[in-house]
Amino acid sequence: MSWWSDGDEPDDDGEWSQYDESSVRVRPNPKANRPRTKQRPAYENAETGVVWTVDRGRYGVLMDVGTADEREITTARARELGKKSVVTGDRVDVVGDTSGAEGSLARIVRVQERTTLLRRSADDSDAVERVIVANADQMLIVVAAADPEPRPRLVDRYMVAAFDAGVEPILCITKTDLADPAPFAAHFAPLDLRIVTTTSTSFDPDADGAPSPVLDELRGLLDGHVTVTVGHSGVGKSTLVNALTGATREVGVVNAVTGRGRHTSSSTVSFAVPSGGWIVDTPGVRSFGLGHVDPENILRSFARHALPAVDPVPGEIPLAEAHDWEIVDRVEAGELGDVGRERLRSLQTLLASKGGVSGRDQAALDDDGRGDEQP
Ligand SMILES: Nc1nc2c(ncn2[C@@H]2O[C@H](COP(=O)(O)OP(=O)(O)OP(=O)(O)O)[C@@H](O)[C@H]2O)c(=O)[nH]1
Ligand SMILES: [Mg+2]
Repeated sequence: MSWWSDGDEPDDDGEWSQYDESSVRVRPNPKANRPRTKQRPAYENAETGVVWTVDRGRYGVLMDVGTADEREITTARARELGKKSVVTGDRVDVVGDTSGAEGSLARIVRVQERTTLLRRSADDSDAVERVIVANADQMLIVVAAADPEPRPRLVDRYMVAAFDAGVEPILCITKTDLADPAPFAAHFAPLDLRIVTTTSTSFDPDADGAPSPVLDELRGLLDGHVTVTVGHSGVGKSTLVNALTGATREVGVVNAVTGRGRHTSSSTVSFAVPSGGWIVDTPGVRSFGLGHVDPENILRSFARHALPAVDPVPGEIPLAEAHDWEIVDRVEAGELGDVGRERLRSLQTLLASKGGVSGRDQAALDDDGRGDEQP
């Protein structure tokens, strides 16, 4: 008997986020004339596991995490999940053969409530979201000091997405052997943002075999957390994950001419950090759209993470009053320096790209109408 004979046909849903189960090809139904029951079994005996990877309709689930019985099993989604997405980091209830034996396939029957959900959209005007990871509580924003060139406004975007998802951002600047990270770090130095820098030798043990201080620092930051890496292709996300966890994710070379990575990692995979915590390696993306984010949340996010020394506290700035925000006067008075000026401009650009402010508000927010870099 084949494994889908109970009606749970596997989904070929590498693009699961846009997946609509009702639109898939229809198989001839051998039980055609029998009415389908709306009553679903409660699956009281289901076991709970954590999705650590998603690959073309198959979900790798870790069962009995942290016990002697910890094992990886392969699962497919059960039909009763409907359109509900299952993503890396999800806690799921599983039935069927959960032994993890070769060739076994269990079924995910429920997705437990998520504590956080990190999402992006294709572009700012597109509200269709792509879910990246569930239940992460930290975001490691990885940028390279060079190759590829770092972009401050992409970091701003990540900070907004992190704020919107309820995830704490940390900035990691890699490849400091190739360029001085100070000019880039200066964009964020006055902010409430932890910054870590690494070089190509950061992960080599010293002459006595002791781990480097940077590795220790990162491990300390990850301990007790689920941390999702984000960043352009080629910035060194998988390199970091491998060094921290002993994983063997493939790493790619950066094109010497374009300075672009080759999109080496194509899946989102979660790894346990032996010293504590979990880190999620993600594929590099070219853009990080915020079409799904409420413009008021963009404001709050800047007040919380992206602008220096902001008052009033986040959550108290109605969008309609953004043009009256005291930060605008303070920036104009030069009080918050170049960093404040650049961050405010970045905020204005984001709000404008969302079409989230009226022309009047935007005119009031605009200070010099300068061209904007692409993220
Ligand atoms: N010089 C230098 N190269 C580094 C450093 N960290 C990573 N690299 C190199 O950068 C290249 C890309 O690294 P990856 O780890 O594959 O980058 P990634 O962010 O995972 O890229 P995608 O999977 O494509 O998103 C590899 O050739 C790494 O060896 C560093 O600190 N210094
Ligand atoms: Mg990678």
